[in-house]
Amino acid sequence: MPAGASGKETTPQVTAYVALGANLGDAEATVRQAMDALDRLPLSRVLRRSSLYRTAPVARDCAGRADGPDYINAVVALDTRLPALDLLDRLQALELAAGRERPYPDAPRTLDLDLLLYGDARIDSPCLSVPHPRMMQRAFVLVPLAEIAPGLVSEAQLRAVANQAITRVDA
Ligand code: PH2
Ligand code: MG
Ligand code: MG
Repeated sequence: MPAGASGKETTPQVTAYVALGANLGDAEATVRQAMDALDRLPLSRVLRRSSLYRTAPVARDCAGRADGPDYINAVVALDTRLPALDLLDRLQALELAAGRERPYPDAPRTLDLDLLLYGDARIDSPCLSVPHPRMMQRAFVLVPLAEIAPGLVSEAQLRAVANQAITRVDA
């Protein structure tokens, strides 16, 4: 039978990595609840959860403005059969449900869920870039990612962000 003829194709299972961040409201509780919500997504299961980390707000570039209280950040590994853009929709729906508003880039937020990696896919569409274009510049992504997937982050990459303040929140 030719490929695609059965009509029963499913998206293959991939391991995606999702970064969580929050710096408004009860950020710790929001991030923990978001991890549980990710585990409840259809066709998906959280495989590994990093510790929670407290981090100072970082601007995306020198013109940026990163304000507000410290963030709580974490990363999870998610086994999923959702196509990448469907997963992105689900992440945005969870952000909205947590009261997320977008008044300006890098504004303080109740919940931010960023798709860092989707298997080994490279995606460059108007609404989604994977791997996440700024992930390698951010200790608040690389430190929790290295905790749950040490093979994905090199010592040199960690050294490059070692000047950014990050502390593990005790469980
Ligand atoms: N997210 C941003 C901008 N700056 N800074 C920290 N520490 N943590 C974040 O999650 C974060 C940020 C935009 O998504
Ligand atoms: Mg973000
Ligand atoms: Mg985001």
